[in-house]
Amino acid sequence: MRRRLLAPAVLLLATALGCTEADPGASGPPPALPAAEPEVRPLGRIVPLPASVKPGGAPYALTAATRVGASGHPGVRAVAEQLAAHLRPATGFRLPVVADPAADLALALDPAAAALGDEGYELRSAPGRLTLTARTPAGLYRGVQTVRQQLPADIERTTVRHRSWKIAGGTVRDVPRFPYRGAMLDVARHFFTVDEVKAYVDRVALYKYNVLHLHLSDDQGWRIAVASRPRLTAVGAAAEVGGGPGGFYTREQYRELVRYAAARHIEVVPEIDLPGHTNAALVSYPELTCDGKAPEPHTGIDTGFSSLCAEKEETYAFAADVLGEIAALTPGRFLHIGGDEADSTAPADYRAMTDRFQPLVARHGKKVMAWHQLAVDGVPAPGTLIQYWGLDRTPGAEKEKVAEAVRAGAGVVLSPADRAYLDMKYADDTPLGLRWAGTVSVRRSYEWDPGAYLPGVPESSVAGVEAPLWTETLSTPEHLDTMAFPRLPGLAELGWSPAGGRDWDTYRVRLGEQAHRWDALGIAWYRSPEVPWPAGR
Ligand code: IFG
Repeated sequence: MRRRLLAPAVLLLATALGCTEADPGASGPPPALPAAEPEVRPLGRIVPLPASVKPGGAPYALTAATRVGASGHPGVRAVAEQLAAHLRPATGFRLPVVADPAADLALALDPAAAALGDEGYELRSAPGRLTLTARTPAGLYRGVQTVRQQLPADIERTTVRHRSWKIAGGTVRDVPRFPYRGAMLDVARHFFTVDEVKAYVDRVALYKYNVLHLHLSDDQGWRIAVASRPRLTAVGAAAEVGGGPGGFYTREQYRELVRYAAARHIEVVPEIDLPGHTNAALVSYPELTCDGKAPEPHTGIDTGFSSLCAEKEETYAFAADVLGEIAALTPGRFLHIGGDEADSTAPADYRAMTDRFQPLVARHGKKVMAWHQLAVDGVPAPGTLIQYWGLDRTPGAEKEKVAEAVRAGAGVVLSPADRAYLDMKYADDTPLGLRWAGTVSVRRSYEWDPGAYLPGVPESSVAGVEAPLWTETLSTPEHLDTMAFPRLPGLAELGWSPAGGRDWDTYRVRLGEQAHRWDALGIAWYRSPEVPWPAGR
């Protein structure tokens, strides 16, 4: 297809303004962005795209005299302290947090602002005064991420930069489209330490995610201590894919992760995958197998070979112990019981076990979350969140079972593997990742609509989206960065931003500009040829 070529300078300018003439289907890499960020980022040119942006007036500037105002509810002060902590290192400013609502950088709650909901906020920026208003502390915290992204990427650095710190003038009024915006990390295939998980939490918080789903058990490893079942970690945590040392979180370490996420208004959803993906549990407690023989530890990556035993009462005592303890450690609403790839479990046994596992979750005041096989081969309890991980090519009958569960009262979280699985290779030449769902380019990961994705599932039944990061091939934080960036921000936008008013061609410019921030944060991002990156990166 012939590309309409504009003079390079015009094209560069046009691209910088996000209105590139380049043919969207063009095969070659898009023209580079300017090497440097604008001194004042245009209001709203961030990720995720805010719901409403009214630019106008001169910018607000952070200065050495800036004071951060935190008025009202104690939760406001915590967010103000987090904001100040983000801004102090690179500016070198003292940025005291004060109770004075007239402070130039003022955070405040407005309990009457019902339209802002649980996570909405309003940011007003003008010379000498920037106010951030929300109905809840979580809304203020989401607004803080917008303040960060409206400031130059240098703000993320840990050493002082002598420069201006301006935020464009105008008003941003922002609310999320979906209430559930999750990032899943598989710590079972390869174990990641508390600090490494915290670093991932920091990354997803910048893009307004509000759920961290931890995949805590699988064939290769059991990653969370269960006091009543000590062998799960004494024995079941000692392996991982490739034969590494594995590892696990003590109860206290898991509490620390929950606390760290909660401080960022992120809810932890722990997953104990049942009845399949249980080899590590069976190695630890052989009485859980039907034949009483302990299987070998598994350090490969094949799936579907393990199963709990439906006719043994030990199975249900085990599930009760595990789910009871993890529920007690988890303030969040959900316990994820997996349910996927139970290929070695007879359908009747799958139904029998999942029928008895679900009440164990409800008994502790939690709601069930499960992969969509629970809707296909089991019967989801009322109020269950079904996590769909199928593909475009998944048979309609399987998708229809999800729609049936929705009609019976289930909610849906969308994680289509050929769109949202961050462990899928970007392209054939991507060294890391898998490709069983096909390659998932940055564009393919962005160009779909969760509100109109599953036939028979209306937007009102879609709780949101989740970006799973499976770690069969990923063993370091840099590996996680490379597969998550640049696709993770796009999935955040699908979960947060209004359906209309955005498209790949304008999004990819906003995405390319994020590279300044990723460099400042030390993120090992993948330089996808689909995205216009700043010149010289
Ligand atoms: N499918 C398995 C995961 C993981 C994944 C890797 C689900 C729900 C393939 N189950 O995704 O355990 O192996 O892409």
